[in-house]
Amino acid sequence: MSDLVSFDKQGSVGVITVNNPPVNALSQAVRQGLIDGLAAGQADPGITAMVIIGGGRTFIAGADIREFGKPPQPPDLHAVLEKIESSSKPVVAAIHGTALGGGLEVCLACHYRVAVAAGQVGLPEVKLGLLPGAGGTQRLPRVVGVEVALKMIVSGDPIPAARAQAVGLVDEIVEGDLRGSAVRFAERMVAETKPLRRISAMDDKLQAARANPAIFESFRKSIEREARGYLAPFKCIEAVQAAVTLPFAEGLKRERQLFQECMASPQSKGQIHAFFAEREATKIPDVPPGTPARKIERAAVIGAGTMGGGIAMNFANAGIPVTVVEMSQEALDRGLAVVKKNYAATVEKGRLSQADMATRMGLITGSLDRGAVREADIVIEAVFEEMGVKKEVFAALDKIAKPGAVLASNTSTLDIDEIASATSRPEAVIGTHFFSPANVMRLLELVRGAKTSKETIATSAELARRIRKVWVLAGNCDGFIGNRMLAPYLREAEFLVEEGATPQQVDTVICDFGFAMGPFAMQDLAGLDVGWRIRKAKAAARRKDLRYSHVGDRLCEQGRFGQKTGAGWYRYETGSRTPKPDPEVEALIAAAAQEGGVARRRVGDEEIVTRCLWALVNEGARILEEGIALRSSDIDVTYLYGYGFPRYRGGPMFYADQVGLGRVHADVAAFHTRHGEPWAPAPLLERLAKEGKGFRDFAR
Ligand code: 3H9
Repeated sequence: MSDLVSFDKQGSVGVITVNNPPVNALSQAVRQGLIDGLAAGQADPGITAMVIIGGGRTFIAGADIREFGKPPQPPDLHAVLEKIESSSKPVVAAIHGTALGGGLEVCLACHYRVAVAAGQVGLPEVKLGLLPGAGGTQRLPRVVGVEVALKMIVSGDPIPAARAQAVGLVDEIVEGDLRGSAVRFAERMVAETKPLRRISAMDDKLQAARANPAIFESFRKSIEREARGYLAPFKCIEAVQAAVTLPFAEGLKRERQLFQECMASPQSKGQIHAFFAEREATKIPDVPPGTPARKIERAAVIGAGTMGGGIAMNFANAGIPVTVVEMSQEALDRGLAVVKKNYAATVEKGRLSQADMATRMGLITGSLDRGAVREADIVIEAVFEEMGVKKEVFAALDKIAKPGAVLASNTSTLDIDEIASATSRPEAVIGTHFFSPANVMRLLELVRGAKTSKETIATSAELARRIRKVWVLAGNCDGFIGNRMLAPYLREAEFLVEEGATPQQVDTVICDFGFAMGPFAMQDLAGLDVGWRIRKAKAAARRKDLRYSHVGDRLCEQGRFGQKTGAGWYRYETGSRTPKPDPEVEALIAAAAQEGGVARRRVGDEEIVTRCLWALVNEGARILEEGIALRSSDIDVTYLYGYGFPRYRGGPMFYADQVGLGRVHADVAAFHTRHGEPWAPAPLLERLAKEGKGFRDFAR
């Protein structure tokens, strides 16, 4: 037996236990161990049935993703599943934790499945740009029917054990000791001489789809919008369709082909990179696991505006009582009413019960007294984005907050050290940059000031985990990681329209690249006035010898602040969020170009992609070299979760690595020659390109 899989006997049942922490992934040694365990069970005449169970906190969570891309090592998973299903003695899967991907495929090859109530099962391969490649697309529809299988496989979302039982995927939910219950279940199957249920031989659940093949086309249509640009969801549908149209063995072959196609595509590489990048981001070299962290039992938020309200909802959703402090009763009432309205909308959609809404609202208390923050373990300031206002708030918090409390600023650009200087405890100050809407967006940028303590970082990281955010740690600079990179990206987008592109052309090209939104529609959604205010504040410091586009300022001077005023880069009909091209904007752009002496020309789509993307990447390279981001994959995580960058491209830095830094650098150097100083290649980009390396190779 391999070290990772053990075999022992409980009465007449052989128990095969996978012990490959943390998630019992199906590495080569595990696959071999399963084959050996099955062989041991088959060979022993005293054994009448077998149970496969996971040691530790979970059943098998899938293939070992770290093996992907390396030369395959036998035995492959198909061989293991073949051995399980063809066993002459019943094999029972005993599920706890998460049986995912290849893990669920192991369960589907077993003759029976039992699970604890808290167990979950799913086929999340699509999230890695893949499809279940070990029979999942062929066996699942045979046991739960095509409709349920399509939903599970194409969404990749796991379902709880009770639902799995309801759809026929789990035979029994057990209480208490899983191993003992699974063994008794197996003994019962033997005692009652139940037939071996081989899913590959089942057919009745496929009949409905055979009679109605249109189901596949309508399913394809139903995901078109959400899955725009992605390859794997459509391949998943094709594979399930093969289960209906082909005999089992042929269907398996088709599944394998489609799996290989997905595996060979750049998309799965991007999505697998995103999976690991998200986990890597939580590893801070000088703040290792075990760093003392303060337990957050109470929180406070200063400011009940859009951000403050959204942040308070995060706490309430995680069961943490939170006090929201405002200056006037009117502002407080307005803020809390918005929170209530947001929850009510979720109840309306059936995603929250009325009782849960009441519990969450009950955890949010409003106050006009700053003294109410006294009990809080963390205070998040979410007031107006202006240094003077923020410093006044922090000076006050310093006097009121209890010793050891974390004092966080929800700023998107301001200097955390300057904010911290308003207090006598800069070690307790950290930036928590939430993205709008804060109750929906997954990203949280934690900003480390020069004096921020390790405990403050560990506490904030633990909080981020509790409120289910994906977080990255950024250094302190203007705009941190995300917004600092956004500035040159938006600059180029504006220059491109001055040079002859239209906002809709730029937005279309960027959307076709895979972004959730183009730069102009995004600005209209966020509101143009905030950027305008910041630009005005910095106007005196702006270098007059560098090109500057006045279009954004002109729009604001006309009161066009975006969707909220019915006009911005586009116009919006009353009550509509659909951007409509506006001839007035075209005229304004043409006038600004003339005034700035910019010759207008036809701008090609390819130029739009490279200028916008490489503007992000060139700034990303500086951010990386300066240590503002710990690793290039942290920049990717920031853009995937905060700025709608297409996941199947892995993030801007990963994408640049895939294209090759030699080519990126050549483009940037050419833009430098043509457009001047803002395009000076980042020294790190230049160096890595020369060395034939990628951002992934850069280590501090
Ligand atoms: C597949 O099965 C293909 C087959 O259909 C066909 C094959 C032919 N492999 O997330 P966590 C690591 S595709 C290797 O922080 P949690 C993870 O990187 C696979 N490593 O814990 C992390 O490492 P580190 C289908 C893996 O409790 C550590 O385990 N399956 C794998 O929050 C802890 O992970 C999936 O897509 C893996 N499969 O969540 C499941 N999984 O400590 C992917 C995890 O060094 N996994 N690691 O940072 C998950 O969704 C979550 O990890 C899980 C646990 C829910 C299981």
